[in-house]
This record gives sequence, structure tokens and C-alpha cells, in this order.
Amino acid sequence: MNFPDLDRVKHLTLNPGMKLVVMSDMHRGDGTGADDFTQNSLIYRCALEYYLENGFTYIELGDAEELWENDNFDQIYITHTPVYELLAKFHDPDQEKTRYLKVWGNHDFYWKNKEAVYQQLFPGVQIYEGIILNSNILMIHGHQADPKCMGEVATISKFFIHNFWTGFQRLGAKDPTRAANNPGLCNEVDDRLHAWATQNDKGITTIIAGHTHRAVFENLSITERRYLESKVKTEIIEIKNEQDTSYFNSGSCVHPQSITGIEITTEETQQWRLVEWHYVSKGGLLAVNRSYLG
Ligand SMILES: [Mn+2]
Repeated sequence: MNFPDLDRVKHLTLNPGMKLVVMSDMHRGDGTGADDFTQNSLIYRCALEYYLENGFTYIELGDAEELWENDNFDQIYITHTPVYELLAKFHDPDQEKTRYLKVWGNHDFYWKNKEAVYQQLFPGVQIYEGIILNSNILMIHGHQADPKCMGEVATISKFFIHNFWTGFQRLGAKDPTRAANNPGLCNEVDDRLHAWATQNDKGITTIIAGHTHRAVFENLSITERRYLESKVKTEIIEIKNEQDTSYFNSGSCVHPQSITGIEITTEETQQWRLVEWHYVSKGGLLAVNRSYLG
């Protein structure tokens, strides 16, 4: 697969003092057993409140809405109204001032032609296929590097998900079409995105993506980082050793007990961090904490 021709691209310059947080794969749904986001909704809202108060621009890198399983956006909005109210506080109709940038993925590809629906909630919002930061950092959802999400195969799997899958999922089954549930598939997508970041004629040197649901920092997944640090690993686990700044992945907001994201801050020097937000208990009270994974 070749480097994709991107449809609508937002160009952004990282000015001194700017702070960005990139998150993807919320898969916000209708609140039933098939909605993988509901369990993390409170963690996610706590994280958004922190980013709102601390001056971050929030980049939503695709699959924010689960529009394969749900017929329309209305039910998702009704279920997750507090989330949309919070997102509205980042939004400004002025593209220069807004702190809310939205990119479509394969599960919310719907937005490519239905921006007007979202504009009823967020007047003037633009939804993009990619964001280019400082002319060399490309942010895309990442399905562009996944053969099963492009072309004819995607049409068939979308039909399957829409018509049959949701019922199975309510019974507790795991989604077979997501790269997240198949480490081999995850590696393939990661490798392709890494190859695009290192070999292209577009001036891109770094790609930040989502889609696989597996967080990657400097080309290493969390597991790979831990194995490299501890030097302990099991026989069957293949690990990459080459840590480099060509490829990052924001992970997802549907992990069993946490959400992950990538923060880029420019206070004194430019700093990139992989962060995880999760519950902790403090003296018998439940709190939401942020920790650094990379
Ligand atoms: Mn996806």
C-alpha cells in the first residue's frame, strides 16, 4: 500500500507555549452493552476537564463515534451529551482560535460527507482526514494503512458489523475486525505506518496515528518498552529494538480500565509524552489519575 492521498488536510504550526493532546478511538456508542466507551466515560471526562483548564488543544484522531453499529448520530449524542458539552468548550467557530480539531477514521468515515450534521452542534467545525503539524508531522487515524479497512473488504465488514455484530457484542463477544484484538495485524499496520513515515516524498518524518488501539511511543509499544527495559521476555514474543521518533500511536479510549493519549507541549523545550488516565483509590475514595507511560 502506498502513502495515501489525503482528502482534507489541516495545517497547524506548533507555536511556543502551545499544548496539544491527541486521543483516538473512543467508539462512542448508544450506551448499551455494545458501547465500549461507556465504562471509561468518567475517566475521559476528567481528562478532558484537565486539558480544558490547562490550555491544551484537543485533537480527536478518528473513530470518535461508532457509526458502523449505530444508524445515526442522534442516539450517540443523547447517550453522551455531557461529553459533547465538554467538547463544545474547546470549540470555537474561528478555525484559528478553536482548540478542538477532529479527524475521521473508518468507524466515523460518515463525517467525511456529513459535516453539516456535526456543525449543528459545533457551528463552523471542520472535520479532516489528516492534520500536518509543522509541515513534517502527519496525524491520521491509520486505517489508510489497513488493507481490510479500505476498498471492497471494508464494505463487506461494515455490512457485517452493522447488521449482525451488535447483537453478538451484547452477548459479550469481542470485535473480530479490530486490529486491537490481533497482535499480528497490529504489527502489520504499525510497520506500514512506520514505513510511510520513513520513506515518502511529502516531507513527512513522523506519523501519529490511532486505529490499532495499541499505544506506541517512539516506535515501541508499551509491552516492547517494558521488555527492553527489563530484558525479560517469553519465547514467542517478537520485539522491535529500534526506538525512533518516526511513529507514535495514541492507543484508545476503550481499554478495559483506562484511556491513553499523546501530549505535545512546548513550554521550555518540545516534549512528547504518552499518558494514561485511570482510576486509583486514595484513602477509600476513588480518583482519576494521569501517569506517564513514555
Ligand atoms: Mn479505526
